[in-house]
Amino acid sequence: MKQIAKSLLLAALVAVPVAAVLADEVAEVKLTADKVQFIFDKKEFTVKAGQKVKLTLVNPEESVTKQPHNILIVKPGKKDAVGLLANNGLTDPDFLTKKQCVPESDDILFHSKLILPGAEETIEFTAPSEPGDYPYLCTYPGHWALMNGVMKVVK
Ligand SMILES: [Cu+2]
Repeated sequence: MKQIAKSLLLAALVAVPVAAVLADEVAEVKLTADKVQFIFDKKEFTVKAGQKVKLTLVNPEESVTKQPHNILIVKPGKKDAVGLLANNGLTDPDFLTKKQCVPESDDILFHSKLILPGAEETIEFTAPSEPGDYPYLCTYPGHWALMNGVMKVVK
């Protein structure tokens, strides 16, 4: 009897169309900050428009630079504008602490907090409905010029 139930369950699982499963799938993406240079380990990743995304940023314990990092996803074409705001943040006493190096800008769609070496943070969001190239960057002042990449949103 148990064997029959198991067979039926397996048959039901196999019968679910693969495409339907993929469309509802959560995109789990992990980026790791380099231990030596101010770069992420990936220059790009791809998600579907409107897809739920779980994005984890890992700052390795063995970091040589011992720098905090964060990650911001911004509107297409806005990497430099947000990066420059981050550099200007040094004049703001709250920027490295209360603001977690996140500038005030409508161009920022999603962001993490600052992540210290040995820590990680996962942010969850829904990918934009508009396909395009959405830059991501670390806005600890001075990092963004190299520490960036592109979230490709496709149909
Ligand atoms: Cu950084």
